[in-house]
Amino acid sequence: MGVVNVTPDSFSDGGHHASTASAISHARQLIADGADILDIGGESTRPGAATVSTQEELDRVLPVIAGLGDISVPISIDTYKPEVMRAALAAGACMVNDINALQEKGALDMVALSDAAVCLMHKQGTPKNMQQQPHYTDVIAEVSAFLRERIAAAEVAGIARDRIVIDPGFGFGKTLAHNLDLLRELETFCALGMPVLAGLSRKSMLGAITGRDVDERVAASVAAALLAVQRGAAIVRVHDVRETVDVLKIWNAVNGSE
Ligand code: 7PM
Repeated sequence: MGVVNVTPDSFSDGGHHASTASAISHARQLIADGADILDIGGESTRPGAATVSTQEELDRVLPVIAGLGDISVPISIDTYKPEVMRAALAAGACMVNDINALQEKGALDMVALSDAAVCLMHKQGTPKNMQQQPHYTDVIAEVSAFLRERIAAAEVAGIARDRIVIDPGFGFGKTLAHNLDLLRELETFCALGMPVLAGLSRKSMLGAITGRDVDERVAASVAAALLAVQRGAAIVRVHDVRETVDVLKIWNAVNGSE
């Protein structure tokens, strides 16, 4: 899964022509690089980031989805807002990536009414405060219990199990030690019976280990993606698609698959 962020530069006139065009060309590059899914998002979920209005998020992502009408890889919409889900699915997205695990009012029903796939992610706290003091007695058990509860809620709302992907939410209210525990024990989440998505790409946990800034974490990101796939991840959400695909091709070759 390749990440496509649609965030206007600060010099824009309020229109979105430049950011739309650059997101579309970035998306096309990720497909050429070997992405199997594109994750398109219009609101940064970075720790401490400001939220954007529903209208602004729609204005950012809809033209990008529309501009990718000719592609054959599935589009995931990265949002927690039901209205953005509805509009993005109507425009051609077929998956919802929700860092809020459909806890927003109306989100469960919105996905249930569609035939979209959904990624349910765990986080502790909100993007604004989540890295202040992450605390768990048993991070694996607690993340796992949360995901089981959200799977059950999704099923009650009418979302079949085969539409659900789960994600422990690396970096979302977790210390480095929590993140490492989650990666080490990723198979516990696979045992819940759904495909597991892992998002480790360029995250600060990799910076904490390597001492490198965010634009210098490609090797660390690719290593982390490989470790996640070795532990059963079905989807890795990455910025550096080309490098990740190369590494996974080697892993697949050694494993005797295609
Ligand atoms: C700063 C920190 C900027 C973190 C951006 C991020 C995930 C996700 C994100 C994830 C799923 C990023 C993250 N991370 N969705 N969205 N899983 N499902 O690296 O781990 O883009 S935001």
